[in-house]
Amino acid sequence: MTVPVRYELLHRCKDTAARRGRVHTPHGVIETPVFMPVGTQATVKTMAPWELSELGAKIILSNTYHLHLRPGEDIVKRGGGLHGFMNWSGAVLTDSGGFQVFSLSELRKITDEGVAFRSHIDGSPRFFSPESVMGIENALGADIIMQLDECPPYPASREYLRTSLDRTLAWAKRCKQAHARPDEQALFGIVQGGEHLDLRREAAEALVDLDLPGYAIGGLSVGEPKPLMYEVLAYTTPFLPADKPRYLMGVGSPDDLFEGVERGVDMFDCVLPTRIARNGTIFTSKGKLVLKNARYREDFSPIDEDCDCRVCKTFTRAYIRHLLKAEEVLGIRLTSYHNIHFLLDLMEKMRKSIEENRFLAFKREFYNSYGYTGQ
Ligand code: PRF
Ligand code: ZN
Repeated sequence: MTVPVRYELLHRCKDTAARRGRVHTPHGVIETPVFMPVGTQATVKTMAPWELSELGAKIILSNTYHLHLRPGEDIVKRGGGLHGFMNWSGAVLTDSGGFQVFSLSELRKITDEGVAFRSHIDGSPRFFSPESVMGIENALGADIIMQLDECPPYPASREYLRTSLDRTLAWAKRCKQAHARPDEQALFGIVQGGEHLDLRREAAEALVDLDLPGYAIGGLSVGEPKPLMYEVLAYTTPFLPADKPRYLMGVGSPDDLFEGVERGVDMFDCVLPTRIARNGTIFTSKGKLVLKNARYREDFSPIDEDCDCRVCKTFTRAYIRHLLKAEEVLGIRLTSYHNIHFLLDLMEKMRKSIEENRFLAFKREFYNSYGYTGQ
């Protein structure tokens, strides 16, 4: 059997668990560590695919839950799968929908069989099982597909986390069995277990036994204190195989990207850059900036002096502030473009710093400039 996704390790950081590598996929090579912009509904909000390419994005994320409800996986499949339907030639990863069921839908009920819920769009009753989710993800056609899992809330009792983990591990097995296109799409397992290190270890070991092409760490950044997330991460990654990619789900603030990379994570995704862009907040080398603030009304400098993206080379803070205040759609397009550029560029700099054995020095320098007091 051919393996659709393969991890190539290029260089290890000498001071930390950070690693520089490559993920080979049927739709191109991804240099890691990587940030994946989120395109929940087969679009990275406000961004045309050629703009993502221009920014150097090689992989984006999409979502089983949303695309199943609308337009439906059959439509996407007939449109050429996600790649053809949205005309994106890079790689795609689909999340399995379990997480979104819990954050968006009402009246959900989880059993060993799967999760019953109501659509957040029309209230219609639905059911996701590991088998049905694999059917949907096979039809959507992403390069990397995620198992159905349960992401428990924080805090949750140990008893609940125990039961939930057993279910997530059983679902991983069922997903592997039901996966109809293992030569074309790589199924990733998801390590859960909350803050309990013994559960995390057990989860990692059980998933590694399934010999999947990659592993994600889920159930973090769900409201727990950051030091706890970093502790769980540092503990968990050593139980994952060095020759497979590791993906930390739903994490993407600049500090979490550094701390994740430092603990051996290769892939990240987060709605943060595009979400804050739509309320006018941008990342800059000196920290976040809220463009609607009155102080920028007559500020004719670029939004980030240290940024070389097209937006920063072309427009002023005062102009973009005006667009945002007037609710002109160009405003949120420009802030989204810049924020995605900021994180993609940050990851490129991190990759270079790992190669050049100066990852920690680069982290310190970034934290000082950005205003993180950091560890
Ligand atoms: N599971 C899945 N998707 C996710 C998460 C998870 O635990 C998270 C948690 N940060 C974000 N997205 N399937
Ligand atoms: Zn910029």
